[in-house]
Amino acid sequence: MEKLILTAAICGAEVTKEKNPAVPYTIEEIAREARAAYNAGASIIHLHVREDDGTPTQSLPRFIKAIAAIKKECPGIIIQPSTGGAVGMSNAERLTPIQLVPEMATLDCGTINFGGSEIFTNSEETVIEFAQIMQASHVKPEIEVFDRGMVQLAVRIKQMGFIDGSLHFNLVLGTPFGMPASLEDIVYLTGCLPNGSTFTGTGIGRHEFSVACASIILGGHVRVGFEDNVYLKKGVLARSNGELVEKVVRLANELGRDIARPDEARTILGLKSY
Ligand code: KMH
Ligand code: ZN
Repeated sequence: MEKLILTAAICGAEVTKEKNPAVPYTIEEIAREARAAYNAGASIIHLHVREDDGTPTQSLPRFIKAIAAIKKECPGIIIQPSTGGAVGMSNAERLTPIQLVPEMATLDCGTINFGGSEIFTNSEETVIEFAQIMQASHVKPEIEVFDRGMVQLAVRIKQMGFIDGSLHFNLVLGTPFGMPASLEDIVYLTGCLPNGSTFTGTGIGRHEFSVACASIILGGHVRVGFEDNVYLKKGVLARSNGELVEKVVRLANELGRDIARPDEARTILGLKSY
């Protein structure tokens, strides 16, 4: 089987130090967490940035500083900024990091309820606009899927000609009102992906490691990190993103998947020619 690409979503936009004191806000903390994840085996950092007090931001200077700090600590790593940002941000804010022409960025392919009054809004028009802007800059989209219908929108945008190359999905499973994270759901959803696609599995909260195992077995890739889960196991907070990545490396070893380093990840994802 293909080598396993590990993505670390080290920071997120919404998770706070009250949930886990190791959640990074400052540039130094972000660099520290990226290094821990990289040393443990992560090839991709999925990046949100925060103000020093934890407020989510899509500020260009903040991304510039965070990316420079991560590159210094993690030679060769792939940095994948978020264009999801935080709930309620404008499209213009969310798109800021594309100005830096990263190798990859997220492309959220639909609207989802996050609970209470929180709605993460991505109309068809918005997704098309984001895809076109990424295409113009040769930024490979990682297609974020929170539910089955979002695969359909990605396929439609590909058919419209706004995504180049093969599709790479991140299947985010176990959000309160999105696709559940049962094995049946994972198998069903991966079966819905177009031939030739690659995928990463992300399990939210207590689903992080069961989704990781399923992705490893199904030939997919894995994302872990504080954005999605702050626990190493039930009742035990992870001391760093590195501990979460290390756990997936142990599972992958047991299940017979070797870990991809960044250049191997670039080849698997077709980033070199993108
Ligand atoms: N923070 C969420 C509203 C992404 O990074 O593209 C969106 C999110 C997805 O995290
Ligand atoms: Zn994110």
